[in-house]
Amino acid sequence: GPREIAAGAVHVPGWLSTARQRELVTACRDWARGPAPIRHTKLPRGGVMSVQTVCIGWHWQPYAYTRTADDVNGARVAEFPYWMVELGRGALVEAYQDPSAGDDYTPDTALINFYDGQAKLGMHQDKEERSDAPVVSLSIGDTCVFRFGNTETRTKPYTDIELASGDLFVFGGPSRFAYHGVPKVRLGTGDPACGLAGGRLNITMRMTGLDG
Ligand code: MD3
Ligand code: FE
Repeated sequence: GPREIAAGAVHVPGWLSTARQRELVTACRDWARGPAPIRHTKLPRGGVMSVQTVCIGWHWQPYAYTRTADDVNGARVAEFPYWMVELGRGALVEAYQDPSAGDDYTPDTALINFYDGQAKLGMHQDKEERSDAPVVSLSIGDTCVFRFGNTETRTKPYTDIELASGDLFVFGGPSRFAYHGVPKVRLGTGDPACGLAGGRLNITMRMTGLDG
């Protein structure tokens, strides 16, 4: 069942069935091919992210959302499917144990991150959204160490949590703007039955608060 890690931050281990994980992996493989292919995001100061990312609904390029993948191939990103809106609403109902928790939740973008055994994500805040609606995170494949920090600094205090295949994590309320990162992926820990032979997939749904 759900475990509250901090105010509004809820971990639900093993929420996704293996069948659901396989369906998500298939959908993500499809999005990774296009219209805007998955890539290592280039940062404005010259860095390149070790994580590979593909976006649907809106395209995140550091540090703004656009409809077209201007830093990839200029294509308009794939539509955010309604079945994923419903999945996001169901995630809030489960995490907050409240049948109406998803009623006002209409996510319009997802960032889909793929990690190989070396990939990491440094401590950061997600602040490009013009909404304080929760972020819904789904993990598939190899287990990672997820570092959940505080809203003031990218350093301590933080809590390290393992996120395994099928886990749901919801970040709402005061946790929405906390620093967080992925310092390590434990290569080979995932069950290939989830659809991924190696590496880790993470899907984060958000409400951008943008229109157009
Ligand atoms: C807490 N992704 O895409 S998911 C990201 O596993 C991102 O790929 C990580 O951080 C990953 O921005 C972590 C958990 C997560 C996602 C968004 C959050 C935690 C969050 C936004 C606010 C607070
Ligand atoms: Fe993030």
